[in-house]
Amino acid sequence: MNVHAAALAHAHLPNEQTSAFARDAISDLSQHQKRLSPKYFYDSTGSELFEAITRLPEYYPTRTELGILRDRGSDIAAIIPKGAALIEFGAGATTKVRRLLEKSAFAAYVPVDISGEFIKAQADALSRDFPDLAIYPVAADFTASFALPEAVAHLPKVGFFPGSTIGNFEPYEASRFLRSARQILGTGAQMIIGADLEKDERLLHDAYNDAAGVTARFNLNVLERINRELGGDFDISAFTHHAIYNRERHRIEMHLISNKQQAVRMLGTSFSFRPGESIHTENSYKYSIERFGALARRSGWQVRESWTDPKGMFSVHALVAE
Ligand code: AVI
Repeated sequence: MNVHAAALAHAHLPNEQTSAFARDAISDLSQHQKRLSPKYFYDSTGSELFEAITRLPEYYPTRTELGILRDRGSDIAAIIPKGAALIEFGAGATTKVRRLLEKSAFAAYVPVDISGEFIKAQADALSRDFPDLAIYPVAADFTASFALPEAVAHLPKVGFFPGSTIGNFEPYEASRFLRSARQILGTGAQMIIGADLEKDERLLHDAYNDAAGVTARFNLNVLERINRELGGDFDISAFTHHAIYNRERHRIEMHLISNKQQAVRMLGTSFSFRPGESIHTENSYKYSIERFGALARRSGWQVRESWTDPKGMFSVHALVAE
């Protein structure tokens, strides 16, 4: 029995999601460059911390994208066919989708998210404010293939993927996601998608190193989550949040740095850390309009229009499936 199998055999795991977390954590912390997938940031504490990040003065992406959706709302509405179905990949706070629903006459809204409970609550809140909108929540992993509800099969389709979540994918994953979305939505569909842009490094640095330390808590929460859910014994005070801009690779990298020589146990496995050794927890890729267009084209989409805020901090693109 190998290390992973032995560890898992000793673990009493409550459900499938936890065992995927256990498997990934053990495998990723066993690599030469230790890592943890950013998808594990978002338990309820992590989701609340992320909402707090979006309100920080240094974290410009959320409010800048909302500004573009507001200021360019009529331009966006002009290219959306009447009576279309809006399919949102991953359902966050409803603030952004409301900007689209207010301006365009959508017949249906399909929020897709792994958390069935979360999208149910989101759908309930929206149906109070948009009583004529048909809402069909789909509980699915939006990065994999899933079926659209039969009821929207004959409607024109518009995908929506805001927040520059695409920036948290490696370029090959971003391309795979766009291809899969293209297949799900079909030829002639459109996609409204947000992508953060390259900019002054100081602004990027500050957005991921806020003075109040919320991003640090968000990053460290993944270790607390391992302690809570997988019985880990991480000493949180022995790790430090570190976020730097990697200019060659056009990305912010987030790491958790071990402050000392230490060993951490989880699920019967011990992981040793050297002083200064990092766990790489997230990449947040920053695009140029050109590089984003190239990504879209090699993934089966044409760029119909691209909008930015006046300072060129963030971009929103309308793509068309060829
Ligand atoms: C969700 N995602 C687009 C955020 C980002 O900016 O990459 C996650 C985040 N990480 C640290 N701060 C925010």
